[in-house]
Amino acid sequence: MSDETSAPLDSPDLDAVRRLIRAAERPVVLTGAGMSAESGVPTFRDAQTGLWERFSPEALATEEAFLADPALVWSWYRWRARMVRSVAPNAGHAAVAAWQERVPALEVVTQNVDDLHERAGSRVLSHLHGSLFAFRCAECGAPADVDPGAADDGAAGSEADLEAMLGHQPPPCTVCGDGLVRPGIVWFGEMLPADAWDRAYAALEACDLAVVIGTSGVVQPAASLPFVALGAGAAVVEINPDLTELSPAVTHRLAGPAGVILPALLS
Ligand code: BV8
Repeated sequence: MSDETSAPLDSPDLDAVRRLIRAAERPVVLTGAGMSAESGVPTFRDAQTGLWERFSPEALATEEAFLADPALVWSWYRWRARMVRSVAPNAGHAAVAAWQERVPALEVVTQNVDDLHERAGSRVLSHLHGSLFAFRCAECGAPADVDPGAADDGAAGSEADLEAMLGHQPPPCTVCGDGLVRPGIVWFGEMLPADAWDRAYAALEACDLAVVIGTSGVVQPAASLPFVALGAGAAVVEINPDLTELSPAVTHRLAGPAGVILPALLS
């Protein structure tokens, strides 16, 4: 459901948010899958269509799915890592990194498991849901050094690359020798890493401005973080082309894509 009032780049809301950004001493950016959409990484909402229909996150992003079919889940994550390797940060990632360069107090908290914020130059305070490029033993938890590899030119993210990945078993743990290596990802039904959660919660509780970009605000507990900022008296700005669970509560809403709004907002 799109919001009819897409924010033209000369809207008064944009000016009001520019003033909030200029005045902010402890800003936080909280991002979701929409932040990476313009880089070509499908969002979870998109995941209901096309290739992702066969491999729905809700079905595969669980420990149960991994235990039931380690090769399928392992292949899917390797394919996603290879896809992220093949895309680039977009203008929105670059705008956030430039903002942090100007205002080192800016904290970046992301639900995303890609590394596009880092590749754009941002220092990321917290990856709430882990990373496609972190691996650990499912039994003993020992970190594992795995290179997901890179697809042939142009194949990354393609069905051909996924087919090439399918069926590859996850490697055994070289530390305990008992477990299989799993993605360093927080699956549905799993607790978030306490340190990542604590850092994010503290940042949203202490901020004077939270800019929430590209998230549908559905997945808990990450979706509660903007309300922590609101409860602490901060202004909360939403950047999203669509209305979300958060939209009714925010201070300002800029309806549009991150890769267009953020450069205009932060230039
Ligand atoms: C937990 C890694 C405590 C995986 C992710 C039953 C049992 C157990 C738990 C639950 C349960 N029922 C509910 C829960 C809680 C559950 C949950 O919230 N479920 C939802 C589905 C209701 N949460 C959990 O399980 C969490 N753990 O609760 O632990 C516990 C433990 C045991 C028992 C009970 C409780 C763990 C959640 C973490 C899951 N892992 N990621 C992977 O990547 O494979 S979550 C994953 O989905 C993403 O990381 C992300 O966080 C989330 C998707 O959300 P978004 O990022 O918002 O993406 P989405 O596609 O939804 O939206 C994109 C938005 O961008 C849209 O609004 C779109 O309009 C916009 N957009 C599009 N283009 C652009 C744009 N915006 C700007 N610019 C654009 N160009």
